Amino acid sequence: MAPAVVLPVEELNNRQPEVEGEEIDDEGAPEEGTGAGKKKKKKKKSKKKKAEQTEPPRIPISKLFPGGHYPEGESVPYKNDNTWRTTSEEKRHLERIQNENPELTYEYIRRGGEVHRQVRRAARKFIQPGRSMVEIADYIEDSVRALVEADGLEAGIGFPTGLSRNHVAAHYTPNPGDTSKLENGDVLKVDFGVQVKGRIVDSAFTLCFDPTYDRLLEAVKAATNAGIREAGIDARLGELGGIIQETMESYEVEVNGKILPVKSITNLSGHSIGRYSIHGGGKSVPLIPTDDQTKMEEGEYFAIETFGSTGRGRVIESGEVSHYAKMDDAPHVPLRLTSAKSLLNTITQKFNTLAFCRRYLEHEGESKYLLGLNHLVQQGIVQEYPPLVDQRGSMTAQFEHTILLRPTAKEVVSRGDDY
Ligand code: HZT
Ligand code: MN
Ligand code: MN
Repeated sequence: MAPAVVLPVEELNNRQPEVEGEEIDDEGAPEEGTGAGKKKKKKKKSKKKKAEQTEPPRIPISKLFPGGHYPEGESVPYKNDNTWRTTSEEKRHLERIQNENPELTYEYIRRGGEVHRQVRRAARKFIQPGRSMVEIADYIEDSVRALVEADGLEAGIGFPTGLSRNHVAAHYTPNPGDTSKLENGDVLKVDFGVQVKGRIVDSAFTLCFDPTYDRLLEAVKAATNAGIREAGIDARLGELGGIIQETMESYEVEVNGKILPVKSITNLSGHSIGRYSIHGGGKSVPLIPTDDQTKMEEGEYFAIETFGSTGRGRVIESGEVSHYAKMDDAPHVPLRLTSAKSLLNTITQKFNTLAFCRRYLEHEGESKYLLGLNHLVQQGIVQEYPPLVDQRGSMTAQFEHTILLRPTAKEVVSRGDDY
């Protein structure tokens, strides 16, 4: 598909780069030089040409931010007992020396964050009732690959694009051959990931096309933002759940004249994120209060995600599996089944411990992989992540951001002007 239309990229706290080599004055007619005989081009006061992106998005982020510096996410100062961190000479020094180490720089996660913002901006326009689920997934994934300059395990898709609808809260992505289409009454969770050198941006939003569920979306957006606000170094995970549920459940939705309470989905959670490991670190951020006294720590990455429901507020695993990942601690089992052995080689080479789906196996040239894949699951080498569904007829929504607990501030790396 050839890039056709050009769209301006959002102004994000004036963090837009100037496009290399030109500065265009787009405010009225060009002014003449004031000095007599002077040829010098008038330098317009900070009126810089906006960075551009095509539709569909195909211009690599590295071309839009020459020099390898990517916009910071929203920086939020720490609260309460941690306000000192922002100005602490020690913590500022720590960040400076860390920033000189390419392994500890934040440029990788920020590059992923900018890819996420630009891809979702275009995806929002593309996603309309009548589109097939495969078309939508391909649109997002082809855009991520182009913008991040996908290159094996160095950079690429972070995990399968979640396109869960209605009572399905999470972990549905179309499998090959899926012919289903988005419908007007659907409530769609769009959950996609970008990875750069193993640093994964995990961020999600919800769309609906019938305003009936606008309040549900508002409730969940507010709950996620409450979780982000309360997150920080030394924050206790079990306490965050209380704030999230309280925010979520202060909302109601009116459906066909009936008032329904919005419920926090009690058995879903946010999570810490490790390198090449979507739930690495093993910490969970519950959506209800728990007695978990575990604290968030300096340097950690978290996916703060909340789910609200008009149903029971509990999910079960149900339906055909699409999401998989090789276990972080996969056992070394001798495999007798040839198809499993060769599939495991592909998985290790192409994804290692990053999550993948059946479509990605086909993208890598695999076919007739199901027997081998199921064998790897039986052997405890690969984990399945089945769709997570609430009561039939209910509606669920999700909002999610990736945050980074820097020594001096909390950075919401996926924050945009949309959510
Ligand atoms: C698993 C498989 C994937 C992580 C949350 C999530 C989408 O429910 C600890 C807490 C992608 C992600 C995940 F392919 N899951 N975030 N975005 N799904 S989770 C989880 O398994 S593990 C929550
Ligand atoms: Mn997610
Ligand atoms: Mn997540």
